[in-house]
Amino acid sequence: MTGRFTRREFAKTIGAAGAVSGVPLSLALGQPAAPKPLPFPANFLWGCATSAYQIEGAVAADGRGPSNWDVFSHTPGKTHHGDTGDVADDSYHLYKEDVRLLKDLGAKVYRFSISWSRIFPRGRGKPNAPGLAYYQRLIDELLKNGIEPYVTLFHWDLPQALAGGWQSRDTPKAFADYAAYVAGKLSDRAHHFMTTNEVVCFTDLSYQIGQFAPGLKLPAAQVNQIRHHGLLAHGLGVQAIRAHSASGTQVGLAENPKVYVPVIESAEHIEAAKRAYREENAPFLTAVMEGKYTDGYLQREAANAPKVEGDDLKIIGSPLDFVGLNVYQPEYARADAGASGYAVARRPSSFPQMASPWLFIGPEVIYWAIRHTSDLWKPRALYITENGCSAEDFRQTDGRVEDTDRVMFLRNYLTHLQRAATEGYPIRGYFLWSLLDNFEWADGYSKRFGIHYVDFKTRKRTRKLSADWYREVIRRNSVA
Ligand code: PNW
Repeated sequence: MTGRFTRREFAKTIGAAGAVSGVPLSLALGQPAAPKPLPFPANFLWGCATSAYQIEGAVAADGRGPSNWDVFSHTPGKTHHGDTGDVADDSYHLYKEDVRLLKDLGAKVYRFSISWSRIFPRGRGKPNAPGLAYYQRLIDELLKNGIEPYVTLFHWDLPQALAGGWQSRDTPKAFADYAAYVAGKLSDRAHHFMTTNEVVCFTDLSYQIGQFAPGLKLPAAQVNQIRHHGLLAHGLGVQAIRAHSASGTQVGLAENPKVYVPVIESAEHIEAAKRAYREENAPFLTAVMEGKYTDGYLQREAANAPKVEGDDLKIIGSPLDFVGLNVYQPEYARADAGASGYAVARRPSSFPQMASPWLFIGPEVIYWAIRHTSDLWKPRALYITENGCSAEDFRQTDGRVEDTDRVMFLRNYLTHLQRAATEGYPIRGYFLWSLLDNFEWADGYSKRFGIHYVDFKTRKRTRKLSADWYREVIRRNSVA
């Protein structure tokens, strides 16, 4: 990679500027130490992320058709307290207020998703103009405020009318038609599109574990086929966007690979962690980046491996302009003498976590996500398309929400993001999940991820401490 400092060169530069024989200059001069800045590259893009079903509400407005998540959330027992996205943050009506929150943060970019069933209420066929008009209004409002839109086309809310959902090979084709239409209509004002969000979540968690819509528990062969359809939707989507958008449109996706941190930062464990990253994500990001399924995956799945037709893998491997990584919790790997070369460490029950039981705290995971992805596949550009955490936020009597734990979480993760940027990896921006507390899928409104507190009775938004803190990060372009 060009323009990348070796670690020794970097240490030399920092050392020469800031220290006299190991003693920081300020201390040597008897002055109080200034806060040590951790600067980001000029033009680094700071922003926030959300998704349609989690914030919009207005599920019956302007001709929107029902999605799988409307049906699932209204099925008794599927979500916490039977919560639904019927109203959520009502961002469909309050979007100007939400753009104002972004503006107040100094955000330069905003990642949101489009509700497919607002555009095609039955998944395909005749487009619904008022649905599209909402996103045109939203994008115009963002641009008016100097905020660049990053559009996700599929963040899990699938039109209910598409028979069989992701079990059907027709769904990727319908997705491509939808992607072509939206890119054709919006690429005059939006220049970045992501096809799918987190394939593992709308395949495995939805059709194998049953935790997400449609809540099925299917056997491995069917699940592998569903994964394949998810990837195919992405690949066909890339081709459709390229064919129908204005020139200069940038295309990528947002994936949440399992990220392996080397147990010790030494050559053998780093190599093992990189191998684990490639192999453990074989049905997802690895297939997208390599246009093939690894031998390991095909051997492990044997008769249950997906049925691949014609050019499927070439389509899945369509070259991308950028890769988006959603990064939350770490996994750990070490070198091992076995055939794979790695072993995954079991997590002790004392491992610290945030308010969601799966959200283990490991700030270095953000660095390794970027480094492994870059070292393995040399993408042109990378974004952290999601990072953030749930916390047990409460409003004090004076109305303040002092989410010091979320600030702690973010400060530590951003420190490791800064390391990746400083070492020259092509990381262009960061989207904090999330702008607002919202409908956290099966957890309903019981888990808050926002840097703005939402009162779900009044829809009133209140800044949390983390929003003030993030504004300062953006202002300084440095970890605060
Ligand atoms: C992401 N896990 O989902 C999604 O893209 C968001 O819609 C969601 O609100 C956010 O992260 C917080 O959950 C995930 O179990 C869901 O590891 C589950 C997991 C990871 C990400």
